[in-house]
Amino acid sequence: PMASSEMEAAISATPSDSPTIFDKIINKEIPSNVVYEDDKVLAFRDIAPQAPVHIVLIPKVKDGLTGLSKAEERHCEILGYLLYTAKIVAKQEGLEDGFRIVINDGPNGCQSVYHLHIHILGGRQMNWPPG
Ligand code: D5M
Repeated sequence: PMASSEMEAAISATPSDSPTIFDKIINKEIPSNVVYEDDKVLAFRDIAPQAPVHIVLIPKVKDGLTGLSKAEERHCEILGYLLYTAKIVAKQEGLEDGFRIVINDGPNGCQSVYHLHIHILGGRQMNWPPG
C-alpha cells in the first residue's frame, strides 16, 4: 500500500534537539485540545487521529529526550510518570475495554516530532501486528 502522508512526514523528518511544535503547544503559542495537564506532563488530542480516541502525551521539559532512544538514567522518573499518566488519561477517556500505547522512535519507527511522546489510541479494536 502507498505510504500515508503521516508516514512520509516521519520518514523525511530530521532527528534533532531543536524546539518542536510541541514546545509551542506547551507554551500555548498554538492552540491544542488539552485533555490532561499537570506540572510535569501535557496530553492533547492528535491533530491526525488514527482511532476514535488518539491522544499525544508529552513531558513539559524535554531535557534531551528527543525520543526514547535518547533516554538516560536521569529520565527514568519522567518515563515512569508518563506511563502512569497514560493510564490516568485512558481511564478519563473511558477506554475501559482497552487501549494501545505507542512510542515511535526514529525514521524506521515513523517518528515525526523529535520531543518524546506517547500515543494513546483507543475506542476501536486495534490490530496486531501493527503496520
Ligand atoms: O507523532 C507525532 C504526532 O503529533 C502525529 O500523530 C501528529 C501529531 N501532531 C503534530 N502536530 C500536532 C499539533 N499541532 N496538534 C496535535 N497533534 C499534532 P510521531 O510519533 O512523531 O509520528
